[in-house]
Formats: sequence, structure tokens, C-alpha cells
Amino acid sequence: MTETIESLLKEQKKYYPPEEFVRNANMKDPQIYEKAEEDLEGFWEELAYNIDWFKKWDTVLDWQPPHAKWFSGAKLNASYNCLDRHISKHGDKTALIWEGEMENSATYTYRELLDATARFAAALKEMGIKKGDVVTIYLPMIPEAVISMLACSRIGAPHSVVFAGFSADALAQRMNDSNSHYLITCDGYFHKGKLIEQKEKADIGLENCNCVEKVIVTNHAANAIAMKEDRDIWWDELIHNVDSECEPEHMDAEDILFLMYTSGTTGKPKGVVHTTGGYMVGTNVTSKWIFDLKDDDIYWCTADVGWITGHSYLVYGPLSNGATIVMHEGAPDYPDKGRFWDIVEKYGVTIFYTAPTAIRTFMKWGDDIPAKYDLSSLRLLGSVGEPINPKAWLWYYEVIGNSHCPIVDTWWQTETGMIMISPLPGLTTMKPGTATRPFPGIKASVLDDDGNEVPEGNGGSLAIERPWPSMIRTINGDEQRFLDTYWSKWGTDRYLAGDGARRDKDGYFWVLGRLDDVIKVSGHRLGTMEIESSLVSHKAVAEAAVDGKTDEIKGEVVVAYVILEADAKASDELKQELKEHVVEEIGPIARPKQIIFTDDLPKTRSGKIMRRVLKAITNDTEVGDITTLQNPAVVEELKRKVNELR
Ligand code: 6R9
Repeated sequence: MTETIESLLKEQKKYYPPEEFVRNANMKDPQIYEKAEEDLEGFWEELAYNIDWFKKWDTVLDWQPPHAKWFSGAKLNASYNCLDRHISKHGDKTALIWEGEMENSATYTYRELLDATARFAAALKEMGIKKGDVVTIYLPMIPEAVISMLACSRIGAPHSVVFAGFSADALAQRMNDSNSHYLITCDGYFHKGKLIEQKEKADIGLENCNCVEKVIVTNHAANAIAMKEDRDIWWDELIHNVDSECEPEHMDAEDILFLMYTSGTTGKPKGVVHTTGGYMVGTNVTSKWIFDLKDDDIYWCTADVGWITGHSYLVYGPLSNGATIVMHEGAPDYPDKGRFWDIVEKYGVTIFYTAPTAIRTFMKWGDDIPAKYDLSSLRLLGSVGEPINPKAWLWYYEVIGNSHCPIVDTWWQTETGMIMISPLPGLTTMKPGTATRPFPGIKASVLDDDGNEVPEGNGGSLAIERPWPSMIRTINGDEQRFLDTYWSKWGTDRYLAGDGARRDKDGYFWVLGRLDDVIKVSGHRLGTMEIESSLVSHKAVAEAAVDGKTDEIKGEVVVAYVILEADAKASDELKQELKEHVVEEIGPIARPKQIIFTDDLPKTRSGKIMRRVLKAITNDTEVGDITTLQNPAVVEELKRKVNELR
């Protein structure tokens, strides 16, 4: 373990935010951490005043582990906070810039977004949707997705957004689990120029849904579709004769705002339940302090609305701050590999938030692509979704940020609702590869199996010690799974994040990856992410995925799947060199037994490597459902390569 940690500690160079950034930062009080510690409830209570409430709370926090109620007795509405309250000062300000896949675009001012939302909300109500009815949204990255979410929250109907790239089966499973009677979808959309028949997919899924009553279809790709009588209705027809006024429902702070299905350790996705008051307070302040949102910012979060990041940091957090958001439908390499930088230049994006997998892809494509664009508007960069290896961090910092944009590496989860560990860009000294410190008021720790804090520098399991406003309330329909998954390891007052981490001498947290992916080699514990980070630090490697393969003698051995840089050549010599490189970086225990060169890895549509699938490939077991993969064909190809080595 010490060897592995040393390899990470090598990257200790520090980076400071530019003086001007520090001077103007939304949060520049270094005492903020202590202040939050001194009076936790007072800290969150003060922040709650950044949200508009119809009625104030009776208590800030009611904590009966593991059940928290935040701002009990208070009334508010999320869409009101994202729209109505900005109108008097900022009605004509651009709320949403939408950039389509075909380089078409649209913008909505706050007033226009409110009108569209209120009209659609009124239509949903007229259709019979009531407070508490779950509405499933199965839309790609188009303005109607945001409008649908806000319209649901306006009338108090919890939304359940299902990622548009998910299969028909996945849609059906989520609709059934949430007992959702309503679906909002579209005719179709384009992905890299290819038509995706979304309505057709939905129709197939709905065959396995007994609960569905009404399907609202928005016209996007104008492809021919079948409309089922008495069930399907066009969005435009629905809103045609409807009033554009719709009073926001007064919701209890603890009323459900949305469900978000996410993968767990079993095959069945969990419907994570988030409520209204605490979620709004948490996403509002983290957006304001971590992304340093200012009135004139153009903020672009590349996450899809189908994921939690799209909920918290494309929609609710930024809009509740009155920000201008960019929403992009499409892929980073369509029509060409400069697409993202083209959008940054076109709109003068100032804050850019994306995932390490994207950053590493850009890195692989080469510096000359971003060099063709004017990226000088950027002032802050963000990263989320997985550990960002120092090499990618530095590339992002230097090539995209021109060495003057702080990077906020934000650690959080679907379950946490808001960012939990991240630099505050005007305060925190950055070190590549670490998400740095817990947000003020958040107490994170690194524990061993018995719940004891591990010594500084050692690896352990990441825990969150206290309740926070936007925390998961339960798993829809499965309270037991909620208790078992997060609150059974060390008792009901410490949240098990499921990630491995270590804390360095500065108190910074280094998230090492999911503990579910930990491998044991000769009894030594290794994070697959650590070996990956070491591999990608080699100049020939663009991306790597590491897995544990069962071994009679050693328990497990390391198998590495490696995507090479464009200019590198696959050879036995290179394999040897990479093995030695890992030995050098981490230690002999981490030496990969096998290296498999590949052009692709099994990834979800959000770009995460699907470990379950990789594990099955590595160990030649049943791969199971691969419909959610970005690239299902890669499975057979890798299996073949693995078998060749057997
Ligand atoms: C927001 C989101 C959660 C898991 C989490 C961890 C990984 C996310 C990270 C990170 C290291 C970061 N993760 N951000 N690991 N550094 N900055 O991604 O939610 O999809 O639920 O995934 O993602 O492993 O446990 P979700």
C-alpha cells in the first residue's frame, strides 16, 4: 500500500488560482470552513436565505439517523426559484442557449423559459397530472427536457428522467419501478448525424409497462412516427389552447422533487429519492461558490440531463442562481473533433464543466485541435465523474485553461445530490489529481472496516459523517436497500460512499475509485484506478482500464486494457515497457499480468467504463445486459483478444 501511495504522492506540485480570480471570487473567506464547523445548522440556515420560500421552516434539521429532514415546515417551489424570482431584474437575460446537433440553435430568456414552462405545466395539470404523480422524461438534450423538468417541479409532480440513450427495456424497468403513468418523449433525434427513433424505442418499452396512461411527444427530428390513439398526444397540441399562467405549487421542503435511477452493485438500478428544500439549498450554494457563478458568466456543463450532474449543475443549481446556461445536443466529435471548442468560442463560454474521460479523449486527439479556437473567454474549468489523473489534469489546465483557469475537481454522487468534495476556486490551492477538501459543513473521513479513521496517507473507505441538505432520502420502494447499501457498515450515522480514498498531509482527499472495483493481488490491495493512472501517465497511453482476473495462486492478477495514443505502435516491446512503467510507478505487486491493446473500451453512454462488463470479459463469465453500452460490439472483440491470450 505504501508503494502505491507514493506513486500518487509524486504529483505534489501545487497550483494557485490567479490573483484576480481570488479578489473577485464569490467565496473568499478562508474562515468559512471553521464557521460552518462552529454552527452547522446556523451555516445551512443562512444559506437557505439564498432560496425563496413561501413559508419559512420550523426547524433547520431533524436528524434521526439515517433519516434527515431539512427545513421542516417550509414551503417552496423549485421552478419558482429557477425562473419566476429572476424575472423582475433579469427577465430579458438569456437563461438557456441551446446548441443543436446539426449546428442549429435557440435561446430562451428567463421570461421565455418561464412562459414555456408555465404553459406546459398548465397543460400537464389539465391532463390530470397531480402533485405526487411521477412523470418519466425520456428526452435527449433539447430545451424541452429542461422545460419538462421545471414544469413537473412547478406542479409538484416528481420527475424521473431516463437517459435518452437507454434502451426500451431500461425505460420500462424504470417506469414500472416508479409506477409512472406519464411519459414525455420525442419523435426522434440525431446522434452523430444518425437518426435515433426515440418514439419507436419508447413504444417498445411501453409494451412492458402496465402503468402508462399518457405519452406526450415533442416534435424534434420530424421523422415519421406512429401515434397511439387515446394514449399519445403531441406536445404542441397539448399546449395549444392552454393558459400560459400556472401558479407554482407550494411544496413541503421534504416533498419529492425527483427520482434518479442509478446503478448499484446489483443489476437492478436504484431510484434515488431527492426532496425539494435541502436539494435546492445545496445545489444553489455549491453552484455559486464552486463554479463562482457571476451575472455575466456563460456556463456550460456538458453532462446529459439523464444523469445527476445534468440535474444539479445544468438545471437546478445554475438556474436558481440566475445564470446563463449552455446546453449541447450532440457529440464532441460531430461534425468534427473541434466541436466543443467551437461552442466555447461561439458563445464565449466562461465556465466549462466536463468529465475526465472527455478530457483524456481530447488529449488523445491532440493539442492542435483546441489550438484552432479562441478559448480566451474561459476562466474556470470543472471535472466530475471519476478521478482525474494528474496527466489529464495538467493537460486540461495548460491546453484548455491556458494555465490561468482554476480547475474544480468535484467529487460527489447521485446519492449526495450536490458536490461534496471540491476546491473553492478562490481559496483552495490545487494539486492535480485530488478533489481537495470537503465543502464547508461537510465532514468526510477515511475509515477502515471497523469504522476507525485510517492514518494519514493510508487508503480506506470514504465516509460522510453528518447529514447534508441534498442527501438521498431513500431508494424508491426499497427502504431496506437504502439502509443496507449506505448505512449498515458502520452504523446509521455514517454514510458509506462506496469509494476508496486517502487523505494527505494537507487534509486533501484523493478518491481512488469505487471500492467495488478494488482488486487484491497476493493479498495486497490495489485500486484499479491507480494502475490506470500510472498507465496513462506513460506517453504512449491514451486511456486504460484495469481489471482483476481470478488467479489460483495470487487471488487476482492485473489485466490492463490499453488504448494507445495515435502515434504509438502496439508491440510486445511496448507491452513490456508498460509493465515496467507500472512497476516503477506503483510497485511490483501492481505489475499487469496481461496487457491487451484495444481501440475501445466498454463504456456507458455517459462515458464511464462499465466495470461489470469488463469483469465478465476478463474472467470469461456471462456478460449480461449490454444494451446500455455506448459500443456493444467492443465486448466480442475484447473477449476474442482475451481468449487469444489464454
Ligand atoms: C456526480 C457523479 C458517483 C461516483 C463516485 C465516484 C465517482 C465522481 C468524482 C469521482 C473521483 C471525482 N466520482 N466524481 N471520483 N473524483 N471528482 O458522477 O455521480 O454517476 O452517481 O457517480 O463517481 O466513484 O462514487 P454518479
